Formats: sequence, C-alpha cells, structure tokens
Amino acid sequence: MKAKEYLEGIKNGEISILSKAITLIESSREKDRKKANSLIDLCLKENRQSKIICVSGPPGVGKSTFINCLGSYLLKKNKVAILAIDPSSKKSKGSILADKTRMSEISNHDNVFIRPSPNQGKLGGINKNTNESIILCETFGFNIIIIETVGVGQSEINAHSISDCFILLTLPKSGDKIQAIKKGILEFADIIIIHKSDTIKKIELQKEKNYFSDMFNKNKIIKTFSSIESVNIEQIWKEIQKISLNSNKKNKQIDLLHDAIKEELEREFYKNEKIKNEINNLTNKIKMSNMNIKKVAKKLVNIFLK
Ligand SMILES: Nc1nc2c(ncn2[C@@H]2O[C@H](COP(=O)(O)OP(=O)(O)O)[C@@H](O)[C@H]2O)c(=O)[nH]1
Ligand SMILES: [Mg+2]
Repeated sequence: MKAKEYLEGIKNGEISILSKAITLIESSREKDRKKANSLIDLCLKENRQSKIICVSGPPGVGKSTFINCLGSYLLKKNKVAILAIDPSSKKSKGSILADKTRMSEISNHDNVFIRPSPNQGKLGGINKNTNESIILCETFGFNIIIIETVGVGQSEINAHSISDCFILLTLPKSGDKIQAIKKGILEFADIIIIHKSDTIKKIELQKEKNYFSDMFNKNKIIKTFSSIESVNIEQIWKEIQKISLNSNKKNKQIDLLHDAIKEELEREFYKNEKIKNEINNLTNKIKMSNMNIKKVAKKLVNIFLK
C-alpha cells in the first residue's frame, strides 16, 4: 500500500488503516521508514489539530482507570483516541490486557480508538513514534488525544513537549520523601491529581493537598479525584481546558527536534560498517583490559566523522 492510499483510508475514517499506519511508523525497516515519512508529510499538509492530554504517573496509580472516566465523559461530544505507551516489552501482553479491562467502559464505543504501544526501551516515557501516532490520529479526525505514560525521568520532558495539558497522578500518602525525589517530574505537571481519594480520610486528603500547594507556593493546580467514585470529572475537564487555552505546545517542539537529531545520529552511527567492525574488535579487548571507555568512544566518533 502506498503512502497516499494510507492517507485516503485515514481520511475516510477506516480504523483498520489507521492501525496499519501506526504499525508502519513504528517499523524500523528502512523501506517502511521512507514510506512513513511520506505519509507524515501528507498528513501534515492536512493541518488538523487536536487537544493532546498526557496522563502520567507510576504503575498502579490508576492512569488507565482515570482515562476511562475522563474518556466516557468526553465521548458524549468528542472523538477520542487513547495512546497507551506500555512500559513493558513487546513480550509481555499482560498490562495491555489490563489496560483494556480498565478501559472496558469506553473500549466498545464507536468514537474511541485505543492503541497500546510498547515504548521500545525508553524507560517509562513516550516512545519516539508517539508524536507521529498523534499526527495520524489528528488526521483521522480525533479531536482529543489522551496519552498514558509511566512517569519516569527524562522521557517526561518529551511527553510534556507534545501535550497541551500534562496531568500527573499521585497516590495519597506517598510520603514526603518520594515526593521530594519526584519534584522534577512534578514541576512539569500542569495539573497534579491526588488520585484514589476514596482510600483516605477527608482530613488527610486536605493535608496532602496543602502539602503540594505549599510546595509550589499555590502556583499549581492541585485536585483530588477518585476514578471509582467518579464524581466531578467535569471540574477536572474545566481545568484541562483552561490550561490548553494557554498551551505553548509549538514552542516546546524544539525538544522534539533535539530528540530526532539524537535518534538520527545514533542510527547512522551504528549502521556504519567501519564502526561495526571497530566495535566488534573492541568487544574482546574491553573484556581483557582496563580501557578508558570515554577515550575509546571519542576515538570511535572521530572514525565515524572522517
Ligand atoms: N480505590 C481506588 N482504586 C482505584 C482507583 N483508580 C484505579 N484504582 C485501582 O488501581 C489499580 C490500578 O489501576 P490502573 O488504572 O491499571 O493503574 P495504571 O497502572 O496507572 O494504569 C486497579 O486495581 C484499579 O481498579 C480509585 O480511584 N480508587
Ligand atoms: Mg495503565
């Protein structure tokens, strides 16, 4: 199938073609990557824009369940795509199935598309194709796209770069110590939701809320929510909309460019025959002796640049 045919299928609302197109952009085969690039170019010309909401937080915090709540509310008036970036490898289908059950309420809805993707070794974050999956979903006509990611480290910055609103879920009583370590991640959040609020007394919940408010000098939106009780989801949606209005997603895209450059350089580097040989030769040497690894790396890069 040609890039143009993919585009036609996507614009005609054929879900199976959208799925195939995402598989195409996730492929690492040279031939597929060329076609994927043409398809993305065609899609960008269509110039469709959706609201991108990222829901992040550690495993088990209730991201999928929360997305099910938010999704059911939004589906009354919108077409919603959900891209769940699976932290486990391709081998484990477990959490993908779990996500499908958590999202059981919405998964049979006509206006929803749920796509779990492995995150290809990038610990916990969005994968390098998420941005392109978003473009495909936008072209299809989903006006809201929700991304589920496990919040760990560097990748959070990427997720932040592609979203209009970045929501971080946290558990009540996670303890001050953990929170302090995660402060970096918390900084990126537009909205912090203390989730599973049904599991804790109201007074404790308020303490928790105050703790976060103080941490950010009341400059961040802190909410409490229970996806089991699912009361007042519309208030959370109001906050998301307010944040999205001031979204500076386009300004943040420079981060994506840097990521793409690194990825491109890395691919070219490891494809290089001279480098492949050098690394082969070095593997044994490194085992046998104490080498200055940084120096060796520098030498390899110099060989590559010659
Ligand atoms: N008590 C309570 N449990 C919840 C809530 N939301 C999710 N859970 C449970 O937490 C577990 C993990 O939820 P899941 O959505 O899979 O978390 P994820 O790994 O962050 O996607 C499941 O057993 C859910 O039923 C909530 O608001 N309250
Ligand atoms: Mg999940």
